[in-house]
Order: sequence, then C-alpha cells, then structure tokens
Amino acid sequence: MVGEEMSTESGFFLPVENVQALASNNSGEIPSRYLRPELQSEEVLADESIQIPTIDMRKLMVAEDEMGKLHYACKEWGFFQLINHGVAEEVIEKMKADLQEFFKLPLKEKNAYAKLPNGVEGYGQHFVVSQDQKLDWADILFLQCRPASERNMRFWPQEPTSFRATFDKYSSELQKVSICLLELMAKNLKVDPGQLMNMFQKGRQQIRMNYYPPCVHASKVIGLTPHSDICGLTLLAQVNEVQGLQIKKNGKWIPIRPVPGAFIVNIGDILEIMSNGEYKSIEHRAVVNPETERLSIAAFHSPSVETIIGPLPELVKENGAIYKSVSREEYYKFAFSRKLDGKSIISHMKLEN
Ligand SMILES: O=C(O)CCC(=O)C(=O)O
Repeated sequence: MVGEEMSTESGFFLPVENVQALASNNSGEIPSRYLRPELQSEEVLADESIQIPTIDMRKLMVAEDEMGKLHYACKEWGFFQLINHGVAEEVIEKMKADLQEFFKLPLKEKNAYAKLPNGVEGYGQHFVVSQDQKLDWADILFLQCRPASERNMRFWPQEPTSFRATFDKYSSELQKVSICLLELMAKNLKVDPGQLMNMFQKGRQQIRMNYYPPCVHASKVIGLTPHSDICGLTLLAQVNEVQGLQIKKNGKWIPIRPVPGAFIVNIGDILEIMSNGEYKSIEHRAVVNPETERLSIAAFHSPSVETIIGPLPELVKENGAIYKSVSREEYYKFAFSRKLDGKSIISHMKLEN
C-alpha cells in the first residue's frame, strides 16, 4: 500500500506517448515536442581524460587518504565512481538482465504497470506538467522500495517472473551501500554519523529505471533533461555500458565513461542543503545514442518523513545557514509539482542574503 505521507508528497504528471513504441515505428521524423534546438549551442568536453574521481570502498574502511579523496569528490565534483562496493556481481547482473527483459515485453504487458495520473510510481514518464512542455526521449519505470510499508506492489512487474525478488535484493544491497557511504560522509563533514545514518535508514528509497531508445537524430533530442537530484544520495548503474550520462562542470558537459562493475554515486539536493553547501549536487543529463538503446538504474535515497530538510545545526555555527529549512513533505510537494529544470530546487531553497 502507498502510505498516506507518500500520496501527499507525490506529484501529478501528465501521461505522454510511449517513446520506445514511437522510436520503433519512427520513419526518421521526430515530433517537435522532442526537438531541443538549445542542444546545438551547448559545449560538450571532448577531452576524455577528464573524468570524475574513483573511490575504492574497500580502502575507505582502512585508509585515511581515501577518506580525503571521498571528501574532495563530494565537495568539488558531487559525483564519483564507486568500486569495490561489496554488492555481489550476480545481484547486479540479475537486476540488469531482468530489467532488460521487462523493457522487451510488448507495450500492452508493460502498460499493466502504467503510472496513474495522480501518482509517481509505475511505467511511463515523470515531470510532465503541461501540454506544451518539451519531452524526454525515454520511458521509465519508477518504484518506491523503502520503507517497505510504502511499496505498492501493483506497479512491481511480475514479468519476468524473477523481477520482484531480484529487485528486492538489489534495493536492499544498495540501501546498505548508501548508509555506509553516508556514515563516512558524516565523519568527513564532522557531524554525528549515527544521526545521519538513522535519518536515512528509516528514510525513503525510490528506484528509477530509464530506457532510452536509439534515435536517428540523437543530437536533436535529450534522454533526460538537465537536473540535479531531489534526493540525498543517488547510486546509478549503467546497465548496458552505453555512454550517455553527462555532468555539468564550469559550464561544459563532461561525458562520463561507464566503468564496468562500478556505481556512479552523486550528491543530491538534500545533501547539498544538509551540508549547508559544502557538498555539491551537480546538474546532469542523459544523451541518446543514434544506434543503440541505453538503460540505467538510479536508486535515490532520502531521509525519513519526520526529517527537517535544512542545514545540519553543526554546520551553520560559523557562517550561518545558506538554505531554508522545511518539512520533508513541503520539500517533496514542491519538487514533484514542476518540470525538471537544472538546479531550480536548490535555487528555491537558497536563503536571500
Ligand atoms: O541515465 C542516466 O545516466 C542518468 C539517470 C538520472 O540522472 C536519473 O534517473 O535521475
């Protein structure tokens, strides 16, 4: 069942055409709602040697300089590749395989899990709030995983038959990794690790599975509109190792190379706010490949319902708070009532000076 607090925080997004079906029937003409002329003027860094830091989870447990690298990555990049994270390869591979199977099902079968107009969960698209808004070249499956009491099994695919068990295992393994990372981040920020872990242990995990069909005019469409993540911490798996994720640094887009077996971790808006701006939630987007489909799985972690979303008291002593403090309900209501738009949520939460 969807809990009461989930429904008061969830958004109302308009239904849109299925992109996988559109792409497979498409003669090469792209409907105008998908065309993004602004892409032509945006600079993408061609220097492949510039990449986000790589953090070794095994070393984090024993080596001080790896903790320093983690702190630097969170402050300067807001993104890093996480290797040796401890999630068994079989768990990740099974998740990837089951998800690929799901997206291969006939549209009618996938639509059995279609999102309803008054909710965010299910198969469809997110953040569409008006009829003239530009659209992403992607379909998504979005599920609420934790707390378990907020799950709505109506949206959890039963095909392939192993999907639910695979997904449950994957979700619990990623929850563990995220709590472990939050403990280490709290130590680096010199705030109470127990308190931060507790907020997130009782918190919310939502998983968004993205399917980006190939597009003959890939450079004219976008798979996922530039945004920063609403949540606290995201763990992203690139399913079929097709490059597509790009992050914005110094006004330019940097393509992120998939690293086999790694999770891409990024700081979300909630952690930027809680750390009073010390950690950065970075704008990112997904581009589309002209020949190959691309799939990714983003696991979003947020604190519990009673958490006040605002700077942690230990971090405002010296220079004062730079963000507002609001209830989680108010925060999510705002975030889920609008289209994706760069760092607009962070801008809204900034205190006027
Ligand atoms: O597909 C990707 O690489 C990015 C996914 C993402 O940013 C999201 O789902 O919020």
